[in-house]
Amino acid sequence: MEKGLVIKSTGSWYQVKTETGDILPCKIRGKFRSMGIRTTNPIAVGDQVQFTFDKKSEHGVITSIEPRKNYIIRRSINLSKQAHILAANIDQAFLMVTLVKPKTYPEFIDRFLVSAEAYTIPAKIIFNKTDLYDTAAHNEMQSLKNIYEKIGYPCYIISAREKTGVDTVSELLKDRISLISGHSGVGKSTLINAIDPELNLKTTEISQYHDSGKHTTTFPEMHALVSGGYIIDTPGIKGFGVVDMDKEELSHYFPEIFARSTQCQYYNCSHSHEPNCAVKKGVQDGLIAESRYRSYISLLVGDEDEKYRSNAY
Ligand SMILES: Nc1nc2c(ncn2[C@@H]2O[C@H](COP(=O)(O)OP(=O)(O)OP(=O)(O)O)[C@@H](O)[C@H]2O)c(=O)[nH]1
Ligand SMILES: [Mg+2]
Ligand SMILES: [Zn+2]
Repeated sequence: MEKGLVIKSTGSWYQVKTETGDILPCKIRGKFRSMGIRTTNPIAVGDQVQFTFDKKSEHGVITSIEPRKNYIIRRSINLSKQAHILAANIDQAFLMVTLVKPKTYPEFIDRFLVSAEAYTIPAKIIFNKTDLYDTAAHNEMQSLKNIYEKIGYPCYIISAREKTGVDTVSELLKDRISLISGHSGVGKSTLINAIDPELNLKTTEISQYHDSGKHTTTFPEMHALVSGGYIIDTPGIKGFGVVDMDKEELSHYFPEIFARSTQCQYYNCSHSHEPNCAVKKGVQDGLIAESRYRSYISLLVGDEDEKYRSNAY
């Protein structure tokens, strides 16, 4: 029995990095229950597993998974209600945002942050392609940065193409397992290449995206960085389907809304229609960003669910 780290998962095959640093193709034997969660994939990138080596077929057979520190899941594309585990054992999650080519909207950012909060994964925001921003885009970025930093999400301003701001991000990745997420074409793989050119990940000109509708990165994949640590590159996502949660629970994942809710008149205030709501007052007084409140209400009502259901791959 050996131990290893799952660095790639493509359906039935897994790439496992052994303790001696070899990369071994592995399969799972028979039915594999993923610790009580109903998922389309029992094992994900970032899982620590035990395996035996099958000499005849020259591949490993995964026999068990170590308990996960955390994991991040997405609702699967089909409506079977099954979840898909994106990755496990993550120290921090970066959301890459671009204001042009393509445009990322605040509601998408907020859905990502809600998921990260729900899984207790520290989240950070990277604004990329700033070399393409005009004054209006720069102003928009600045106002988003203000909103998110004020509520505890660090923001980084970079151009992966021009390699500005890349060193700062690179520092943050040292000796940690980081996940990077964001729409297709925002430059996730380009950033990883800028940090470690040896990895030479595939990237695609944005102009070619519209024609094919394809994603360049198609499976989450973990890359060891020369500086120590791992980065998990993920396929672009169209929407972040938030896992099912109770409506009462939702406000816990908006830190600034949660903080003010103790001052609402009703202890179970949903901050939507109740009188003397400290959250609504906070929005009026400019203490809570309107865009954040709109995202909260949209999730509460669930009306945008179809639009944002994750359907990337
Ligand atoms: N101008 C500019 N272009 C960039 C920048 N970063 C990435 N790009 C370009 O954006 C396109 C898409 O980059 P990728 O790195 O493939 O995007 P991705 O996020 O990995 O996309 P998926 O793998 O499909 O999710 C490429 O043509 C990159 O050269 C940047 O900072 N500035
Ligand atoms: Mg990519
Ligand atoms: Zn309220």
